Order: sequence, then structure tokens, then C-alpha cells
Amino acid sequence: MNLKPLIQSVIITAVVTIFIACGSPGESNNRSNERQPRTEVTQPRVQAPAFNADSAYYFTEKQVSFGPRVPNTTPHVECGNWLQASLERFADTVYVQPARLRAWDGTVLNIRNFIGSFQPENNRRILLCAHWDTRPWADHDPDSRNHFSPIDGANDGASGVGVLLEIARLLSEKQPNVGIDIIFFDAEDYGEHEDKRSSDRDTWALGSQHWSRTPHRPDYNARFGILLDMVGAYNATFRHEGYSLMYAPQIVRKVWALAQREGFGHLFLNEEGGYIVDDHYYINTIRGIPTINIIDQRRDTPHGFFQYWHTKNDTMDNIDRATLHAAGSTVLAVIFEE
Ligand code: AHN
Ligand code: ZN
Repeated sequence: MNLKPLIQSVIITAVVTIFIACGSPGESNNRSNERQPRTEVTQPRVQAPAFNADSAYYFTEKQVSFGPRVPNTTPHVECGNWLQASLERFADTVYVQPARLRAWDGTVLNIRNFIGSFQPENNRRILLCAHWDTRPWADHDPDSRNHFSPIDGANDGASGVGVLLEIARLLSEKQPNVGIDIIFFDAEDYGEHEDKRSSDRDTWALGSQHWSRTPHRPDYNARFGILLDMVGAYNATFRHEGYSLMYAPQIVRKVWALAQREGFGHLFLNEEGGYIVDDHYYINTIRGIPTINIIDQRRDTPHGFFQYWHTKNDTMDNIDRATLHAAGSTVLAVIFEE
């Protein structure tokens, strides 16, 4: 058997490969042409790490294990302590923002917002957030005897924080080109009870209203923000939320395009959803940071959210790792694309 032609072809292939890899001098394919005026140094993109949905599921389950995280209760204090310790394990700098805020019913809530910052010296920043408190009242439960009983909030609260803790864990191992701030807002879900029906929108999202007026650093700014709310249910559908389109249309387009690219087009639908007063509303209107909401919106429920919204059935049984994976992988793709 004559091996000579084989050896020749191997050598030719190797030479051609080396030539392509090196390129010709004077012109490069990484757009570092010195003649072009440049306002910013572009760094090569970093490959996004793989999102671990089991880890996000564990972080979600851990929060639920403390019990309902209702302000002024022991589970709330203990879960808060665990969130702070977790951020301190992963982030470069952690801020705790305690406050006493008056709720719509006159209750003074002892709240804490937690902020974990990565690359605090980087002035190109992205804000990621979710609420960590849970609703004190299952006021949408089919059984009216539960309407003053607190919820587990596995999806409504814990899922968004679970996804962001997994992202924090991954960021402790590998950094993108931008600085990241992860904020866990308190007292999002203490809004007016359904029985009241005066629908004062400002009774919701007290923690993010407080942070937006008094951020952890007085001069704080970010290029844009992403809020995750209810990102763990089976058959979730993420539609373009109204205020996100109003205040950050280009971010909505970017995020949904990356979700399609990553293979999550069956959850991230290019359809308009409703207008939701949520943490991002106040970040947009008070702080002026363009912020979108990735939130599960449905067409088949009267309230427009998942079927167990504000019910005793918002439990771990109804959390789907695949949904956590889609939300987390999409956010990771966004921050490693910058
Ligand atoms: C209002 O119902 C005004 N906002 C809903 C925001 C929310 C509650 N997200 C989770 N729970
Ligand atoms: Zn809620």
C-alpha cells in the first residue's frame, strides 16, 4: 500500500489550515483596523458557559424550603440571610439595602434589597433582577378559605432568583466583557389584596421603588436591565411585555432574537403581551434605566399569568427545569454577547 499520496494530502491540509488561521498580514478579520476612528476598545467575545438547570432548580427549591418569604416573618429573615451569603460567595461586592416601608394596609415592612456586583470597576454595566419576597395572600386560590394564607412562591419569586443565583455562580468562574449587577428586590408582592379592588398600582414593587429612588450607589447606571418574573412554570410563554416595548424596544428585540438563536423560540414568542406593573416599571420610570421584563404571560387564564398565580399551588411540583434552562441560557447569551 502506497502511503505517499495520503501523507502529501495531510501536509497540504495542514499548510492550508495554518494559512487560513493566520490570515494575511495587513488585513485581519477581527475588525481591528487602526485607520478607523474608535471610541471604545472592543474585546474579543467570551464564550458563554453552559447554564445548569439542576443547579437553578436547587437554588429555587432552597428558597421555598424556608417557607413563605413574607416580610416581617422568620422565613423571610432566614432566606434573606441565605441570599446574602450566597451572593457573598459568588460576587465581587455585595450591598445590602435595608429599609422600613409602609404598605397599603399600614403595615411597616422590614425589607432588604440585595445587590451582587461583578467587576465593580467596569463602567459598562448590565442590571439583572428578580423579586425574592412572596405574596402573603393566596387571593387567587380557587378555595376562598386560602385567600389570606401565604404562598410558597416557587414560580412567583423563587424561580427568577434561582436562575440569577445560577448565573451568579457561573460568573464567579468566568466573566463577560461587561460588569453585572444582580439585584434581588424585596416587597414586590405585597400589593393590594384582591378584595380591596381599588387597584392602586404603586402598592406593588415597594423594594424596587425604594432602590430606584435611592440606588445602592448614588450615581448608579447601567446600559440596560432585565427582570425575570415567573420563569419556572411548565408551558411558559414569554411575550413582549408592554412597558418593556415602551421603554426598551431594542432590548426586547435583542433578547428575543438571542432566545430564538439558542433554540427557545417555542417559549419566547414574538407576540405582544399586556402591560405589567412590576419591578421594571419603576426602574424605567424612576431610575431611567431601559429595563425589560421576561415574564410568563398566558392567553388562557382570566388574569393573564400562569394558572397557579397567587394560589397555594405555586409549589415546586409545578416547576419545570426546561423553563428555567430557557430563561437562564437566554440571559447568559445576552450578557456574553456584549
Ligand atoms: C400587578 O398585578 C399590578 N402586578 C403583578 C406583578 C407581579 C405580581 N408579579 C408577580 N407577582
Ligand atoms: Zn405575585
